[in-house]
Amino acid sequence: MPALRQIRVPYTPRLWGRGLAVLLLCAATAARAHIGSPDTFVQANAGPYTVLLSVHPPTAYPGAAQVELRAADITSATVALGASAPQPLQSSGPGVYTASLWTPTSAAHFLHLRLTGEQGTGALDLTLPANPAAASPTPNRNRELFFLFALLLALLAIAIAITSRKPLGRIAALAIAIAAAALCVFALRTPRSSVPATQLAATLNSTGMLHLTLTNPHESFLDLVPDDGKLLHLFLIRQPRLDLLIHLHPTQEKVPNQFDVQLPVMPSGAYSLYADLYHATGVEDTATLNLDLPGQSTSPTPLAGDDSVGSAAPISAAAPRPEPIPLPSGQLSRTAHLLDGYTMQLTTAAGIQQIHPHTAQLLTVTLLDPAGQPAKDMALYLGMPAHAVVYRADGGVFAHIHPGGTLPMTSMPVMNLDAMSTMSTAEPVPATATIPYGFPSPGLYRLFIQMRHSKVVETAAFDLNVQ
Ligand SMILES: [Cu+2]
Repeated sequence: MPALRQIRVPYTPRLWGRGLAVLLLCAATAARAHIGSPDTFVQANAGPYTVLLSVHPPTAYPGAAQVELRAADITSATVALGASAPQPLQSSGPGVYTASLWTPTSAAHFLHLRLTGEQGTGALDLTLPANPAAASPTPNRNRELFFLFALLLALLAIAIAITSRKPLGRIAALAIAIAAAALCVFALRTPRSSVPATQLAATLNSTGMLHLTLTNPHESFLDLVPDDGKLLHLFLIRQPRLDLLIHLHPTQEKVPNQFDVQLPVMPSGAYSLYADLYHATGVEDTATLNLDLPGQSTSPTPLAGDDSVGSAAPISAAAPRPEPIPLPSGQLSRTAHLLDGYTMQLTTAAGIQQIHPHTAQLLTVTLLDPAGQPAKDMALYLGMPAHAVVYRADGGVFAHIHPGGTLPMTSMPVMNLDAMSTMSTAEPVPATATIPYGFPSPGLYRLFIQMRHSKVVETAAFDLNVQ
């Protein structure tokens, strides 16, 4: 019988010993999608203009989101949230425009960007994801009580206004009634609640079948919609060296909160599990669980389809891998050597010798064949030319992002993304993809990039020191 036990970060070797030789139900820690990475980054075409848009949400609501737009050849731009009035973006440097955008609640919002320039007008509409991790303005349990109190006050004031004989008393009672009615509306517009985190639990059977159970106090949390064509993306990252990334797609059982997945051949060790979920409400959710897993020397079903395992050298703060090489252009280039002779190259934008937090940039990845040429047999992997998992070495940041940006694919239909044009199977898939991202905090990061050529899913790891 395999042993399965929950472990807690930080990972210390004494915790990794084999546990009881019985199946253990594991309790879970849980957090949000894009753990520690609340900013939105989008690279898209807005009419004739290619834009790089960053939105840094407020830490408490209502509050101001900071919007930054990078676009060439435009003369003016406006941005609006939902039905609110568009406000102009101010130029803060060549091709850089900023605005502070008042955001009433942590719910998902439509964002409308309008551009004007020499080549005419351009538009971009997208859905900013909900930010439930941020503070809510009113303690949510008080919301209903507050509403009832205001309603009672309004009714009482109306009754007084009707029965009062003094004109002054009537006016005062009416004024109180109007104020109380306004408070009722305010209470109703207060976010109902910050959605509680989804919990993940797991059991493992003797054949390596991992059985996952998702729970959430809000039963409606099972309004799951597929992202990248899958209801659940499960990432297993081996700790603490981050030398293995396993990307699986558990299948939903008859009970909708239960999922099963066969573990592939893999070494034993401490693993952090990240189950990525996307709700129909636009809320992203990542449930996490730290497990001590036994090794799998065989698997009844070979790894197939969209499931993948990628190994890499251990992460090291002293020697970031692969070694960064400055290019004459001022770019930094890193080359990861893959097991089948292919290589993956990562370059960061010109002039950026050091990567600073909160700075939007384009991470450009290219898959090269053994002859050093851009791979010609490229294929989409889960509907995308590339997938990236951004992971801070201490586990404080986890983000699953793509060319086009940090938005889940479920949020993309309203976007006229350039990257989306590559999703038609008739179009050749390019060997180069650009992923817009800004690291949210200083630290040592491992960037796992997955690209597919023919039927092979390549996984490369790049270490970046953000300071
Ligand atoms: Cu992905």
